Amino acid sequence: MKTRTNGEGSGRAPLDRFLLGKTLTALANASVKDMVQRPCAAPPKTRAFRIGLTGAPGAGKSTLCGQLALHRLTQSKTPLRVGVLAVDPSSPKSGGAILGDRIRMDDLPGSADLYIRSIGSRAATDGLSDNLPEMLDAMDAHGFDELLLETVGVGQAEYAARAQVDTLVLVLLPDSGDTVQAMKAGIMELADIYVVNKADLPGAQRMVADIRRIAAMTRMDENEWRPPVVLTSSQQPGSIAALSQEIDRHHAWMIQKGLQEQVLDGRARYRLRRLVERRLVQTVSGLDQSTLSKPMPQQIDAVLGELARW
Ligand SMILES: Nc1nc2c(ncn2[C@@H]2O[C@H](COP(=O)(O)OP(=O)(O)OP(=O)(O)O)[C@@H](O)[C@H]2O)c(=O)[nH]1
Ligand SMILES: [Mg+2]
Repeated sequence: MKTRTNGEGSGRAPLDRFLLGKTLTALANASVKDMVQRPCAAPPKTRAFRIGLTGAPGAGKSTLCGQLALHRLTQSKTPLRVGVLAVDPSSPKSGGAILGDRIRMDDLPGSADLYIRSIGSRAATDGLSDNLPEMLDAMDAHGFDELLLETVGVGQAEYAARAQVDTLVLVLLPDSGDTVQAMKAGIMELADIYVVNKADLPGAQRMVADIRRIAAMTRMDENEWRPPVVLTSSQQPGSIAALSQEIDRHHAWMIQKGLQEQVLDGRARYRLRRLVERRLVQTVSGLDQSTLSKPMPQQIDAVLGELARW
């Protein structure tokens, strides 16, 4: 994969790929203790607009992510810096190769800045990688305009991804039973945009109609965002453009409603909760029989005492 290091013309420092790569690797390997004890970083000067793509394994998220990143880079009137972070449960060591292979770097204009990285989900139970919030923040510090986050939907992942991004796209497959599953899990309500991908396969149009029908039955306030349903296919460039437009529309709506503060709040809460949860799991796993045989209030006291000792 060719790399480009530039950013000229955008009035910002060139992207330091080496430093960013090193930072992301360190964060991926950092323990709860490392995270708690690391010095508090100054808030980044700029924050990237974050787009999340989530959905079942094999739904075509990586392909879509790559095409979307390319589309947004090439169609932008001003030079953009776009980062793609893919949480890949199957290949923690792929280092971006899998996703990178899908993007033809030669299609990029000279002014484009694209950074792609895959990370493993390791022990994280929510389908995201441990320390993902901090990794995304680290990318903010490198001056990205947009970040695309790919996560495999495993139930919890959608909830976790929701907190990390501004616009969440749920990628569904035609005729897969995904709609029913997603509705059962309450995931449909979490997404800002529904995508029925692989539009070239049979059943796609019917699925779009089904989702639209269900969505139309949902009572919504006039002020609320009504998630659109977009039909996409890697073989139809126009469909990628249509998705990109809906993403822009949602972004504009968020700004108009002044929701950014709320989003940042949610992110801060999620980050804290994840750290405490991880520490809690470690603490409870480390308790011995002498504590576990005590009355419950004493067991809880023991855990809280341990938690307070970072
Ligand atoms: N027919 C068709 N196949 C597609 C389309 N997009 C992707 N695929 C194929 O679907 C398969 C899975 O694509 P990926 O992009 O890896 O899907 P994914 O959701 O990222 O997969 P995981 O990350 O493993 O969950 C690949 O063989 C792609 O070539 C499409 O629009 N139409
Ligand atoms: Mg993928």
